[in-house]
Amino acid sequence: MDGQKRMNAEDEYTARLAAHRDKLHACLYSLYGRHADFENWFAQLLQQAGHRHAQRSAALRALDARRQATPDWFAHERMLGYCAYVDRFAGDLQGLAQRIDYLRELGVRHLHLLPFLKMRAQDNDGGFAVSSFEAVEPSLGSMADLEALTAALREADISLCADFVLNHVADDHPWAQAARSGDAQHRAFFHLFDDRAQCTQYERHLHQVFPHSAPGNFTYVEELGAWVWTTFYPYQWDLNYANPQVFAAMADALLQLANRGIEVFRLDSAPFLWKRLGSSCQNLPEVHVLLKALRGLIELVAPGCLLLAEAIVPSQELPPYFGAGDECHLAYHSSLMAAGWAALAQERSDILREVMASTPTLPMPASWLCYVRCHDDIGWQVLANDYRRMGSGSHELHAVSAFYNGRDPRSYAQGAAFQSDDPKAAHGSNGMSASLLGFERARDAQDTELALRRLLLLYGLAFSFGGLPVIYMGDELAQTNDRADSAQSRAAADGRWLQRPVLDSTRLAQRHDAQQPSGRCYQALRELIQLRAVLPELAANAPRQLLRNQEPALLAFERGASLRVLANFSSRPLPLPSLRAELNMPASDWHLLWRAQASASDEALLPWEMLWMQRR
Ligand code: OTU
Repeated sequence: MDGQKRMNAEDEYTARLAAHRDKLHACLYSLYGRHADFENWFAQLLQQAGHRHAQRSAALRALDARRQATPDWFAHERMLGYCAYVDRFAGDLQGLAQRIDYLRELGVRHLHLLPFLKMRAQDNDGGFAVSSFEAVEPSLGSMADLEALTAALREADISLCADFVLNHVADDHPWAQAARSGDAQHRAFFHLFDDRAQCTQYERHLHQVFPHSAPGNFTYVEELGAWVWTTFYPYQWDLNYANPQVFAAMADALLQLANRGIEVFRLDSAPFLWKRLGSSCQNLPEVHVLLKALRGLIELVAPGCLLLAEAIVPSQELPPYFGAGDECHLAYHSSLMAAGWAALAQERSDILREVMASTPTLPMPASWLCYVRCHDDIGWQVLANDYRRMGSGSHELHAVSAFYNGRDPRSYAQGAAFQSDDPKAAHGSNGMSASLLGFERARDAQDTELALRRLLLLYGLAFSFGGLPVIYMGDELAQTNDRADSAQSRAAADGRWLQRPVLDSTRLAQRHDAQQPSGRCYQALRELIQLRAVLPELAANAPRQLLRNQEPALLAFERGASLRVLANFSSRPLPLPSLRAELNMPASDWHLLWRAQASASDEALLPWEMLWMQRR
């Protein structure tokens, strides 16, 4: 029986190799073909992949087969994501297993756990400075805990998504340590420059991601006797993908994690993987060759897995990340996310209309990741082109940024400005959704009610746009900014810690209590999630069409042939009967499925209210 099984696995691999080998070869040849030993290197890469395939468990191979039989499994209307830090959500990986019931209750099918692999001691950018791809961060558990967790999640029909931080490693990763000790092979894993002048040449065209907390893109390291490329923090050393050994090592790290049961890989900072003098060193064509090669290896070894591009660029620039269906399966729609917040601040929907109208169509069954908040700041620059096309300037971005920075007493938003690269550019914004939406500044029950409507408006958009919507931990309970002392000091160094609180256990316990704001929020969101799950019109790939209308505050769009979303982004009530007349939606044809304020009258679309209507 075992022999039989092994035979089948081998046949399976041989068949996949026949299907994918040539393309993989072509991709990698285009990057590394000039190396004299390329063919040898490629043969070894395939051998390594074959080895990982042979190690893949029967359970995961069965999962691969199921996914391959339904390639659009992640694009249906029941798909819902949740994103959390392991420690802040559940203490550790074992604690996380205890939270599965909660995730099920909420309807979650995809769980993104922020970095949990062994991280740099001391500062580590929230785990984005990885010290080992082969070990779990000891304070969070062990590899055995991870495998137990992925098995339990699979059982519960939840896919685990993990960050694959492939642009850089921590300066205490074994590769970095070997490089420090003078090992030539490992020095070649990084971009090292003896001469500062070389860095200066690159710098002419580079941006800075953290200009205040981590200025510059290069760090001098005494033991290296050289400058090392560090796009992010000085302790995050960019990997040199021009070196085929780096690709092989990282690909193997990915496949090993896939064999632990991780199903979705969030490809962190994907745009930065390739460098070329005279360019911004972002989104270069070689990045896509690398990602296609990773996808090819996934198809060989773990075809049930998904790749998610973390490229915070305008949506029109994202199609290359999907390729012709041969690259990433998912990408963050950060333009949509930012436009939702911008429309709210401006009480106008034109920016959202612009972003929606210019959202590219994706190759099937690829899908957008739709979100409202995440662990990073909201970057407004992704909207710069959209505003330009609308004929307006950067003052719009500045106004939006100022609305959320917490300094304007007339704004309901309690956020904070984040560092920005260009002194003239609008700052990003930090803060939890609930704080940005007015829960924190609410003086009475009516204010809280309005904050809830705004939260349902933005989440309602993520749920209905067409994609995989992801809830950021705490948003479902209207949890506000982290005000703990420990957070204050962390946030002083890096403002993003404002939106990384520990899950509030009181709010969690009160989630079924409609008298509490957290309970109201939780119940309202859950109701919407449950409704969405039975509406095939809301599947990621069902058609989407903007509905023209004259009301500047209104966003109206149709999904499928029978569902319409109407949303008021302003603080004014809008006359519903005339809007319906303009959109040609008589009561005889369209009935109300859901509205944020269930008891409201038919006469008005209330301030910040969303409603979902269905054709009879
Ligand atoms: C990503 O970020 C992560 O989401 C951040 O948490 C990490 O700090 C960073 O990578 C380094 O690992 O590069 O392409 O506003 O949006 O740094 C997007 C800044 C990234 C983040 C940006 C982002």
